Amino acid sequence: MRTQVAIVGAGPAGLVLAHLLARQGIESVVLESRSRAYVEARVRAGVLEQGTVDLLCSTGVGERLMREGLVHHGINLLFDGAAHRIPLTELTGRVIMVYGQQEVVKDLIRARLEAGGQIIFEAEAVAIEEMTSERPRVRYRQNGVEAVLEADFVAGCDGFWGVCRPSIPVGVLTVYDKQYPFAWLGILAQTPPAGPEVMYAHNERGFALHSMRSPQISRLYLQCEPDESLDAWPDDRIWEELGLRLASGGHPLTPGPILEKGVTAMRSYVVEPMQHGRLFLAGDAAHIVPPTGAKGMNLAIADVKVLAEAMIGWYQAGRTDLLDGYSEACLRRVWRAEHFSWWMTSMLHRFPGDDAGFDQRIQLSQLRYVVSSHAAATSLAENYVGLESV
Ligand code: RFL
Ligand code: PHB
Repeated sequence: MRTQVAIVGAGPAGLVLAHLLARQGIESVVLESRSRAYVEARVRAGVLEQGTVDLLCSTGVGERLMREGLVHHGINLLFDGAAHRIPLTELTGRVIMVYGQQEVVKDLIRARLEAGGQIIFEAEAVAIEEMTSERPRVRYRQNGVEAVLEADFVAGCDGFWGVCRPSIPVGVLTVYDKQYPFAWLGILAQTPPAGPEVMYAHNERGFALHSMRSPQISRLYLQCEPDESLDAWPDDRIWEELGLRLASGGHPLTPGPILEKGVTAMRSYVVEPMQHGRLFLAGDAAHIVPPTGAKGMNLAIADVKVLAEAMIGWYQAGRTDLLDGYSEACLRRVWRAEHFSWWMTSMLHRFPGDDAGFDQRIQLSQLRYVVSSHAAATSLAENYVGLESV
């Protein structure tokens, strides 16, 4: 089989790339190891920057997002026994939208399939070959049978655990990796959100976050051990702990049925460059941020916007400069998001070993400064809603 662009992975990065290319008449095939039902049900991110919303809307996949997404104008930082609001819109003129990643994925899959696009589910890429030639190809397995997809370019949009990044020969990539000594236990619950906006809580017992998906569905997280077992967390214990850590929000939680539970490791990770020959990495395949800054999905979509423009330049005008500059163009935004996510993580979590409370005092000083200085609040806000240029 042959196509113009072989895309590995039907997450936000792969699907948005296929969509943007198709709008310019460039053909692609998306290979996805999981089933359609699985990727459409995978609960993950929920905060979309305005730039992400604008891109989806201006390319015709924002209709349900506009109808069902929740527009937010602020976030709240909980510490010193009270909620402190960061008025994002007042400070930046921009908004964020709360809309589940799996809803973005559903909208994109439907749009691609309705337009006659090809997404092959349950097709696992096993190797990327000849990436430095003009005929790179993806070897994949479907129903136990191996097949080959040949293309002009391969887009590695297969997430952190995918096959594209490890296919690049040793020595080409420089890896920057930082792991944190804690994880997040996340739940999706059938209960109305306790407050109208996202709440980030700094607490002696550990960090907690209250978000939402709809007026009936809440999304909550609490800091836990990196190797935490879900068996240690029956529903009652989760609600009790969330209640204690989020108490200063002033909105008591109403426990409801827990629809989904999971533990997420916390990591900062970047590879440079994000390309080798005709293989281009995008999204989590190239970089990971801890979720405290709500940046991962937005960054994945920002990458493929740059990549789509570079490929369009090549197909329509024979340009190679945009492709050559892909990695550099993306990495400026990537490192800004890396810093912001690391900073939010460092300011809000309880670090093991901080028995004397030095780290906590440093964090509280930073939090008080952020909510009392217009300049500091604006800095947080402009990073949170997403910088237009970096
Ligand atoms: P994805 O979404 O992981 O998609 C990769 C796809 O590739 C498939 N795949 C393969 N397919 C074929 N062959 C192979 N060999 C393959 N190997 C893998 C996978 O099945 C999958 O479908 O990567 P992508 O597109 O780069 O998107 C990245 C985002 O998913 C990720 O950054 C965000 O979810 C991160 N994130 C958040 N981002 C935000 O912008 N805002 C948030 O509020 C936010 N909150 C979060 C988050 C991530 C979280 N977790 C679970 C890590 C909250 C959490 C808890
Ligand atoms: C979410 O709604 O899932 C969410 C919100 C904010 C974050 C991370 C995740 O920082």
